[in-house]
Amino acid sequence: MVSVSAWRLPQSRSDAPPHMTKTQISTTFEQVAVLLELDGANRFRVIAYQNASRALATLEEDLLSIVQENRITEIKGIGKGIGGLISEAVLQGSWGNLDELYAKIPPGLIQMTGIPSLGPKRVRLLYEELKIDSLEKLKYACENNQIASLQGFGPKSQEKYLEGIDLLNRYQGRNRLDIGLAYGRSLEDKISKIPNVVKAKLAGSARRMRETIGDLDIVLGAKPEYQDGIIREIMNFPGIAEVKGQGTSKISLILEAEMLAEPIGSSEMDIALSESLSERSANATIDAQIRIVNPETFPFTLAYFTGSKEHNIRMRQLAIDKGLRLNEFGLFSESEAGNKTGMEAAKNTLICSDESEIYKNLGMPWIPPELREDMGEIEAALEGNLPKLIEIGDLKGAFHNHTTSSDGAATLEEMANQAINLGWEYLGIADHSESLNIGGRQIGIPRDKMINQSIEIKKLNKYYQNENINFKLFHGSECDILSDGKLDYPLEIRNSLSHVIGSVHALGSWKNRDESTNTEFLIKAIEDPTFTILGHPTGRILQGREGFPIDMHAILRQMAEFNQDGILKAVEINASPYRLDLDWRFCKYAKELGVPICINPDAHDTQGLNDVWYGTKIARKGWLEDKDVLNTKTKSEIEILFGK
Ligand code: DGT
Ligand code: CA
Ligand code: ZN
Repeated sequence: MVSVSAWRLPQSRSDAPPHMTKTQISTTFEQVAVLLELDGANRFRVIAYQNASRALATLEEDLLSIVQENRITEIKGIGKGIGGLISEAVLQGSWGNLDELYAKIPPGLIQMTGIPSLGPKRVRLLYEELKIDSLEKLKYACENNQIASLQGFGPKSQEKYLEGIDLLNRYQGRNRLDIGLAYGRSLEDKISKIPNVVKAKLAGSARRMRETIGDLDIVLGAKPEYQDGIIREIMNFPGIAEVKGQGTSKISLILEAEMLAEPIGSSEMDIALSESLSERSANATIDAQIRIVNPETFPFTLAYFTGSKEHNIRMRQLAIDKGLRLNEFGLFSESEAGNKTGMEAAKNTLICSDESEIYKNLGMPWIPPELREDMGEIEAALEGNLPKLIEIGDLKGAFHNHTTSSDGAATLEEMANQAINLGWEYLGIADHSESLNIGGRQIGIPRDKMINQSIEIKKLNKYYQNENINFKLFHGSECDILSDGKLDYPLEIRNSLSHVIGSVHALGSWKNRDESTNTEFLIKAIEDPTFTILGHPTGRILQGREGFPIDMHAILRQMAEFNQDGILKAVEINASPYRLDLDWRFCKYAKELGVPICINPDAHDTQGLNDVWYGTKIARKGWLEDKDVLNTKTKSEIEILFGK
């Protein structure tokens, strides 16, 4: 998704070539393509910049050497004109006359391209026909039915644009968790490696694992005499697009993709996550605030900037009740501090060597950051009832995964092998069911082809048995819940499966209905005897589209009744960072009702299985323990539950 702030050409921050990096030039060309389209330029020019952007993004060789050796036009997709621009950017840090193009296009038009389903061509049309050059004007035009009559637009477009504007306003300047964490962990890692940094830690919403991240907060502890030098080192990091502010105790930066060049950590999971991320975050930038404090102050500053604000307010109140003052500088006697403020007031703070000692001083054990939302965690901690949160290593498999038989990119065997590599005992296959069409193309497996997948799975399972490999494939389906609440496929097929994940995909009719009708139809689907797991319960795409209206509490209560009668009805946390649906805010309720939760990667290739990492973080945020999650059970326990 295109960033919503106005675009600027990158400025060089070094005094010798290379002045610009591959990523900077690639991102710039992607923007140029959009700007040219908004300007109504020749289609071939647009395509030329798109191609050059892609060529640079996948270029492995060092760009400076290529430019210096005059080989730039030898790269496929880069012609003479654009090649000259690249050389200029690398060697001189300037951009030809691209600045004219950047200045010419109204920023409002760029913002409008951030609306899903509204590309640059259509934005240009709206500008030419109706003089719409801002989100506000677009909103007005949609609400007053001015767009429906334009050639190629209709009432549907107006609805979609209104929804898009709403989303843009709400997510303005935010990033998905996976992107925020990648930047945050990378910056944390780089800062930690600077000599004389005692500690550096990511705080804020990223440490609390919120599903979207506004800005990054990093707390850095170092002795005063080293602080200036450390700040200078940070300023020289690659991947800083802009310095927004620089003081003695705080730096504000904008980070760009170059920051993510190397994977963090050496575990297989770290490397896999960083690989899938480079595709997802190529375009994103994120703001970061770094706060520099003395090592003794570090735990207090870390706790404060981890938040949430609501959690902090409760903590501060607990301190007040004990005659203490708690803030980012320390925990100290109110009467002693009196009118003093800041570090001056905190001079005689209680010494806390880490966060857990702050909590201990207020009468409770350390609270994991994911829980710090003032949603009962303080009460639970005071009573000694904090949950023992689930860990990624507790998972023994996952049930919602696709193969090449529907829209996956990996074969059944490739998916199974990857699951075995992860140390799992089982993998549930759940390809799409036959009704699923996208753009008129059938995506799902036709009913008469299901038998082939069944035979293949049985064959592989036989092989694992013969070879004494503790692994099993479960044959399920991601079965469409049709608009009337019926499940796709004839009953015999569903009956033959080990598990049926019921998912809504035809969102149109669900989005146009009210909450109670939707809830009624979804309950009808859940009541079907073959239904086992509710897939991505609201259909939301974070920063892309709203889910359909549904009474999730009522759905969970209905599922609870079945479980009380010994009939398994589980709900998934779709672990794809694009979805994270079931929302974490409902997890605790599901757990209290005894509805099992399934952390499902919804993997469409082998790497996709790693998304359970995000799902597990969200499960932790929702208070879930090992025992609340279906896919922590062993293979034999699952065989009994599924009856297959
Ligand atoms: P974000 O950046 O919107 O995703 O969310 P956060 O939680 O990272 O919020 P941010 O960046 O505004 O501030 C970081 C933390 O600093 C926040 O979680 C709690 C703390 N904080 C900020 N403002 C206040 C405040 O006015 N009162 C208190 N008690 N804490 C605050
Ligand atoms: Ca923040
Ligand atoms: Zn699905």
